[in-house]
Amino acid sequence: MHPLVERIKQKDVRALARAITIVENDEEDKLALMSEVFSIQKTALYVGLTGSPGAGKSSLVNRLIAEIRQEDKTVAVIAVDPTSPFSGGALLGDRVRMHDHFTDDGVFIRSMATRGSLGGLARATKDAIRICDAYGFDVVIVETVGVGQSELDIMKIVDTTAVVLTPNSGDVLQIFKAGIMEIADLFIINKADLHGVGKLRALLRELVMITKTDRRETPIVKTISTENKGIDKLWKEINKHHQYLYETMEGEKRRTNQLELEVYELIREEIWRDIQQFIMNDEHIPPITATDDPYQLAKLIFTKWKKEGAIKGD
Ligand SMILES: Nc1nc2c(ncn2[C@@H]2O[C@H](COP(=O)(O)OP(=O)(O)OP(=O)(O)O)[C@@H](O)[C@H]2O)c(=O)[nH]1
Ligand SMILES: [Mg+2]
Repeated sequence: MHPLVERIKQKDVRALARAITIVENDEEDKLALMSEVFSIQKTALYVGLTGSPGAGKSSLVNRLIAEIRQEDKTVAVIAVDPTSPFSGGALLGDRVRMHDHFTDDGVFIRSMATRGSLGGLARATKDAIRICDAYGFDVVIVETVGVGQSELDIMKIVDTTAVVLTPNSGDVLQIFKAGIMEIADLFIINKADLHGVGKLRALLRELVMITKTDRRETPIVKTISTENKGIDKLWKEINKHHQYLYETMEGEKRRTNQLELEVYELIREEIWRDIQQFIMNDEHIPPITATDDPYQLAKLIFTKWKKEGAIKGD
């Protein structure tokens, strides 16, 4: 057994943090660790919060934590910033906005950033969510900034994806173009104290009609996180969605689809790891120059790896 797993089961928070660092840095024992972690997780509710920078996601999470803690449930928060190569520094704002909960044992907050991890940030985040689940948190919240491929990828693992929008920001069109509308289980109009809420809601309704494929009506919740308004309604809607997933078997279907994708993702990762090793170890492969034909070179390396690397390797 991986030495950290027993400690995680015993709710050792330092082991939890260390395990997340292992997946973040893509350390050698990651697969062994995650396989064991996977066998003990599966009970937490995973909630994803995504939206444009500054939409108020961290402020919302801060309030949501308080709401969840009132029910005596424990919460882990993973704040992801794909634009930042450092964890901690650039996300200092999150720490400030979630400061209310830093001394609470029932709350764990962690920032994640790309540190050149092989499988990328999305992969590491998904693993971190499962580690938090294995530790025993009732709810795991992931906050992601922006609306790129990485966010879409992360949202595939969560049960409920909430998209945060603000009036008069134009972010709804950006989200529409990025293909985020389709994956939203819930919309949050935050900063509802500002003008333009009605207009945004009408536009949202229209866009939802175009993009939605299932029959479930996507709820739109208005919040003012600075004034703690609408947070109880938001938590209620998240739970309602969870119930829906359970009753319709949609949740199980989603998790199965996700696992299938992950198997392929892990295979791709393993192959790439192997090829990288091969390239680094093999002096027959020349350094790439500006005049090289990338198509030919890729083919040459791949063929050579198949012949000499993959077959000879373990
Ligand atoms: N007027 C108003 N301002 C808000 C509301 N919620 C958050 N803000 C403000 O919006 C700013 C950004 O809030 P954050 O919670 O950091 O937003 P975020 O989406 O986490 O930001 P990033 O993580 O940088 O993408 C802060 O100055 C908040 O005080 C709200 O409901 N109304
Ligand atoms: Mg934030």
